[in-house]
Amino acid sequence: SFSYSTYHTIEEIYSWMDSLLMEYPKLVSRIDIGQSYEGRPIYALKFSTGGNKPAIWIDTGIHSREWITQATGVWTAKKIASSYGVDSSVTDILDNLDIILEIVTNPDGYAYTHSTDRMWRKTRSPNSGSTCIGTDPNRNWDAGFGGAGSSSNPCSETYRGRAAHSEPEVKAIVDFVKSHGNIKGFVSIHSYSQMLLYPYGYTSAPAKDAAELNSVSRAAVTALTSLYGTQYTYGSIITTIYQASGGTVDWTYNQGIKYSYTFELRDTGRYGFALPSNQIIPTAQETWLALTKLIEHTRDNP
Ligand code: 0X9
Ligand code: ZN
Repeated sequence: SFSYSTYHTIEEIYSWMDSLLMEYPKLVSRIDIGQSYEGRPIYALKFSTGGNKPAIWIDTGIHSREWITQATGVWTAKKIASSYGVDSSVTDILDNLDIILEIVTNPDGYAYTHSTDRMWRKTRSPNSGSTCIGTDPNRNWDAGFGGAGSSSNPCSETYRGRAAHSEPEVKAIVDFVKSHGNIKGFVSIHSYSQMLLYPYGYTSAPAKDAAELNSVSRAAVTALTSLYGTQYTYGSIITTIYQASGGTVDWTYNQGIKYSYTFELRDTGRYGFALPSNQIIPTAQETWLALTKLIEHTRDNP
């Protein structure tokens, strides 16, 4: 049977998804939100008890080499599905909110990390006038697009792309968020650095809600640390990690999704992106404690 403590290929994750849908047909559905540059389907899992509820969005794996994030997404999906009606915290969340979880957010990049280059970060779309491949999907959003903390060089790991939302993997989320219209929280999960971040990344002007985002982040990090003692820092993107323009959560925040956050999961550099698989379950467990705090605050502040 499926192992939650090892890393999986995209084919394995997509077939595990089919099993999850069959096991929890009343709670879990799959939304086809688009297609990658190379033609792979892009799926989001929707956890819903019905009705038209506001939603929380979670994505993992927008940077393909950050394998702990997709693995955390897989564990989190099973946790949510198996806890409804069993665990009062998850039950109360899903009685009030839908959760939408995109696990393999950069499918072409993820396939490439298995086939060819474990350290591939970007998408796999070609760039005209260059032999270098790919755009950084966390510099491709229409929020300070083209500014400092992104590159115009297609060979750079932070290449922003020829235009905002040029990448089909980004455009799929943009279209979904706009057409949904009732997303109240948005959490984009990366690795590594052990940080919980909120807007902005493209400007040093504080977000209007910075004080609230900071205090919710503090509570979330305290919960995370309580499990295994893992230390996290938190704050705005630009003051805590570095300036980055065209980032996901800056765009979602400017769309009016107040509770927009980015995680950088384990570790702080000992293993980096190649985090050993025996850390998958503890990482997912501690992250879930923080996610629960963020989701509950979103639920309680409509
Ligand atoms: O540089 C990045 O894109 C992120 N770090 S990573 O090592 N995962 O690549 C940090 C970016 C901060 N987040 C946003 N600007 N949204
Ligand atoms: Zn990343």
